[in-house]
Amino acid sequence: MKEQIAAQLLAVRDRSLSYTDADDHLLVRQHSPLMSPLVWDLAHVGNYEELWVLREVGGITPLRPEIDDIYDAFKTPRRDRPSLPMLGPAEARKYIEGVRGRVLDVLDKVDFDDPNPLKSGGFVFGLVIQHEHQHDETMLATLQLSREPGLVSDGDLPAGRPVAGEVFVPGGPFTMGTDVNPWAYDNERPAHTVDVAAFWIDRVPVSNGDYLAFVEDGGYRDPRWWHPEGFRLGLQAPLFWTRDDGGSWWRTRFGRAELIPPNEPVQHVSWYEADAYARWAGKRLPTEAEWEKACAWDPAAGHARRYPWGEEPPAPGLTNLGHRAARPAPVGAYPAGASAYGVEQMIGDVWEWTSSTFQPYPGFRAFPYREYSEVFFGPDYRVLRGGSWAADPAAVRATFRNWDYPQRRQIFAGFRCARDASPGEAR
Ligand code: AVJ
Ligand code: FE
Repeated sequence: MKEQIAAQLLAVRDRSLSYTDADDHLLVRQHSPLMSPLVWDLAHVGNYEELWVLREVGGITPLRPEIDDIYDAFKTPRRDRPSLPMLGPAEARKYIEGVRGRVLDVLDKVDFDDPNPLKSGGFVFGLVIQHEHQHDETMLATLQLSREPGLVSDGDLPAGRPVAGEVFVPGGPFTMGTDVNPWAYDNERPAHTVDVAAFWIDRVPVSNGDYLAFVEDGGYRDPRWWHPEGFRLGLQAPLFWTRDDGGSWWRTRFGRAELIPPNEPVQHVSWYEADAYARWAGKRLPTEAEWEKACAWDPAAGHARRYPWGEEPPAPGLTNLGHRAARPAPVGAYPAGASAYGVEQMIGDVWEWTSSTFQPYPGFRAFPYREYSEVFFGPDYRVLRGGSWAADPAAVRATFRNWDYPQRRQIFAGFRCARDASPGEAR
């Protein structure tokens, strides 16, 4: 287990270093007021590792206490971070490497059977590995916003296949969340029973081609489909989309323009756009509970699966996670990754907006700190599920919860639709 953790620490660090392997001016510049300079994320992941592994678990005195405030996400909002006296790129790399050396010493000595919940099951290492992968995904969103070409690698993905229609999910109780996953975040706990009414859910995410039909139907101009706050934003198409004079639609993906592939799941849409599309289509977004039931519940076994396909770890034939290519796979690319109900691509490809606001589960307890989840609970954020192509398998599972403001579009988010079953449809 310790070897596996060491390997995962190494892998995530390689990933962070590859996203910051760019000229210094691109690392210190703020590419969007929504994002930190890349060099802030880089040092922040090291500082987080220092706080949790070295100080809390290792009892090691602070290496550079004077920089703590700079990398405290709550002290300075993202838009103001360029004015911070951040470590420069070379200094940041040196700092995080110094932290990492000591982290490996702590890993070597720690007892995973210790009752301290940070140590037991290696929780604190899961915490920092997931945290760094989450920031790596954030860095990819920053790189996409930068419109700089040549910084992000692409790759091959399986072909899609035509998949249409919806899947029926019978009503009845299922188990939502987890008590047993040792690396689950506090917001995924505790496991609890939720009874949902029967519903229909799209077999695959909404594709660019599907979404274009909404755009070309004038969907953005028709207030009937929109939450009033979303309509007021005056949007015209997903972020990074443009229409040329001949009527063809293009997107800019990591600094390069390309024709929009119709069979890829749509991404870079806000919750408002997803919500409007669903209403135009005569449907709605799934609730978070519906999404998790369709993804993970195994009705024959009477328990939840870790992934839609079962317990087997994510693999290239099952799902598109871990930045194998810099885009989602086409719809229908992963028949082997289907859930027990036959729903596809719930894990990987794009984060999926749900209709739910971010709320604690009954019996929630903040751990190890309130600022991971608890301070974000309430009506302001909508929940996203399933992970994107840019999320790492270490930070994605059927119970994993992400959240953002409903107007945000820089994340790798799309959606699928659902609708109520009518009373006669129970099966
Ligand atoms: C769970 C993606 C909303 O980026 O704000 C990173 C993850 N928390 N550092 C975020 C996180 C602390 C978080 N999200
Ligand atoms: Fe963070």
